Parts: sequence; structure tokens; C-alpha cells
Amino acid sequence: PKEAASQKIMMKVYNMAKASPEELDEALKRPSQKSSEAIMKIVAPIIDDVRKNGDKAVLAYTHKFEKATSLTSPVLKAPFPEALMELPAETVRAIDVSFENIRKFHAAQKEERPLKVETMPGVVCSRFSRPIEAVGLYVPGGTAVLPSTALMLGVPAMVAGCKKIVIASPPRSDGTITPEIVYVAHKVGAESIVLAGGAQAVAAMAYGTESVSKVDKILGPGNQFVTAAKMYVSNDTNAGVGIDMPAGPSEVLVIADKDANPAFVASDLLSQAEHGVDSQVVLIAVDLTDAQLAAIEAELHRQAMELPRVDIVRGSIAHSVTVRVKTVDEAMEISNKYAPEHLILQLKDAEKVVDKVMNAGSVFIGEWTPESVGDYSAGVNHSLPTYGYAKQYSGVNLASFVKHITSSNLTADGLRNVGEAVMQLAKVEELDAHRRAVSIRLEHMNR
Ligand code: HSO
Ligand code: ZN
Repeated sequence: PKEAASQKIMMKVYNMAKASPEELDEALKRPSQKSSEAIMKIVAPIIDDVRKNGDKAVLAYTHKFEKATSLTSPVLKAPFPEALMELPAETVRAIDVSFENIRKFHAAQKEERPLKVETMPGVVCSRFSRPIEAVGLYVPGGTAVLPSTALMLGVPAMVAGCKKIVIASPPRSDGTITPEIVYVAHKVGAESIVLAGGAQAVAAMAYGTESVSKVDKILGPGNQFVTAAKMYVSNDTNAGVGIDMPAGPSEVLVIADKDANPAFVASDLLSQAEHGVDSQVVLIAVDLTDAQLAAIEAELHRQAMELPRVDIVRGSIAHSVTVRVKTVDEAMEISNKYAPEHLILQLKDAEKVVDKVMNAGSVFIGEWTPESVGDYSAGVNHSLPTYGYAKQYSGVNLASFVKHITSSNLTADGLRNVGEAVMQLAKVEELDAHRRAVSIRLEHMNR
């Protein structure tokens, strides 16, 4: 360990001009995850147990995994006692400011009125949204307390109008939950807090227990067990529960040119690297001289050594990389292929480059926009697609908490106009009742 502690904290460097595409692909691979089959084997019996034995099973797992042996109920129901959310005034202020910004940004995502289109004269199609009634929000415990995640999930659920908000988070070994999370739960109007983590918390919310409310959708990040459990219950038609997206370790990709401040760049890389040993950070250096890159590397090492979580940083930096490229277009090619959860543009005219972003969870533009503002307080959501899923998933947003319902409304003329097409296709599919539902009406009109 002594030797490790003196080792320089540095990312491996590749040069796009010299490395083969295969080499680059290999370098930019996400750290491999334990096989999902192995994880499923662990979580399936836990889920089964909770489904069959309810509260008793949830409590037993919490006693075992969280060591919270004094806990006698797995649920804390609202209204939450004031004593459980006592906080320093500056923390309350910080939560309140962040809450308000997140609320504003997500409220603006509301659709003012239903979408309405007359596709043919007399044929009107509409789409309107309704909140998902009951949602379960998973707030991870582990190496850091994450009240910000409670905000990022709870505020949009509140804005969407979800009737029942259930927050689940593993309790501390004394059976309590951090007051910040209780305060956020109170602010978003949560119905209850499930004092459990892992697959047992997911199962409790998916199936419901004597005291845990069953929900319609489970959202929120978590470790591999939580993710596997979410996948499992969303595949079980007996649960009838949806999930947000698959989650993997957190990551950031920073694109920096010679205008970028080396200290800023290093600080952004480290703020993601400190999340967990499985986190990955990528620096794309655009046309930097050796000296400019060395300045970033020196800052990275210097700042890392000052961090309380330096050991975690060592772990994540060990599988993180720098890629040197000549142009912004080359940088964007790599970034779009990698599809980072967070993309930071420390570039001259960063705003113009946003047009070239095709795959990313959330973009941080210019030197005054560190990722941490988005993690906490700017208003954007920090629950984002990781592990390359930014290619097909959006981060959590207002739409994550609503369903869209469509409607059609035809006049007699409308049915005359569209009826022929319907009847012909019904004929092709040999579905006579379908055809007749139209013809019977047309005949009626002509009588
Ligand atoms: N960067 C994390 C979110 C977070 N950061 C929570 C601090 N607290 C994943 O997007
Ligand atoms: Zn973060």
C-alpha cells in the first residue's frame, strides 16, 4: 500500500493518430461488470422471499445487510417527525435552492395542452398525458449519502402529479435514515420511506408487503444487485411494474482544447472519479502540446492527493484514459461512439459544438459549468443513462413519470374518408369483424 500511495495518479494516454481503431475501442471499453447471470442467481431468491414473506423477509435482510438489527418496521410513513429531519440552516438552504431549480426546469417540461392533429377531414387524433399513480424511488446508500438523488427523482414525480411517492433507501446501522433524505421526502410529499436497500427494497415496492405500498414504476440508480432486481421485477408479469433504465457505474467524458484551464479540467475528471472504483473518466485532448497535457496531468495528481476519497480515485483512474486528437470533429466522433453519461465541453466556442452531440446523457458547456452544478443544483436531472445506454435512453425527466394516452375522434365524414383504407387492410389481414365494424356504419349512414 505504501508503494501504491506514492505512485503517480495518471490516466493511460492514447493518440488517435497512432492507435488502431481496435486499440481505441479496447481502451474506451467500460470496466467489465460481473455477469448478470451470476447476479441474478443471488437476487432471485431474495425477491422470491420478499414476495412470499413480505415485511418479515425485508426486515431480515435489513438486519443482515445493513446491520440495522434494532429496526422493527421496514417503513416510515408520512408525516415524518420533525426530529428526523433536523438539519443545519445552510443545508436546508442548499436543498431548498436546488429543489426550486429542479422544480422549475421539470415544470417547464409539462405539456400545456393535449396534442391534437386532424389527419384527414373529420379524423382527429389526440395525445394527452397522465401521471403514473404510484412510483418507487430508489436512493442508494453505500459509500456516500445521496440526498441529491432523492431530489432528482422526487421533484419530477411531484411535478408530474404522481399520487403516491415511495422512497426506498438503506438505513444506517442504527436503523435511522439520513435527515437530508427525510427532509427531501417531506418536501416532495412522499407517502413513505422504505428503510431497506438492494434487491429486497426493489421487491418490496414491486409486489408490495403488509406495510410497503406496491408501486407502478421503480426509478433510480443502484448497484448491480439493485439493477438486476429492477430487471427481474420488470420482467415478471405478476409484478406489473415498470423501470426507468438499466444503470451502470457513473462516467464522464471531458473534451478540452488549449483554451481550457488545466485545473478546471482535472477537477471535473476527479469529481466523477471519486464516485466509485468502477467509475470511468475519459479526457479527449484536442490538439494539446505535450506541455499542455502534462499540466492537466500534474493538476490531476495534485488535486487527487488532497481528496479524502483518493483511494477510490486511484481505482477509477486505473481504468480511465486520455485520448489525444487533432480536431474537435475527431473528439466528437469518439464521444458520440462512447455515449457518455456526462459530456463536458471545455472548448473555445463550446456552445457551437453542442450541435455535434449525438449521444450523451447531459452536456456541460464551457469553462464555468462543472458537472457538479448539474449533479446538485442547476435544475437538470442527474439520473442519467450510463454504460453507453445514452445511445437509446434519455435521463430521468418529467416524461419518466407520466404515460401518454392517445385518442381518436371521428365524424361521419371522417369515417367515410378513412373507412376504405381500414376495410382494405382488414381484408388483407383476413379480419372480417374489423372490416365489418366500418362497413356496418357506412351502410347505416347511407340508409
Ligand atoms: N454524478 C452522479 C450524481 C451525483 N453526484 C450525486 C453527486 N451526488 C451520477 O450522475
Ligand atoms: Zn457526481
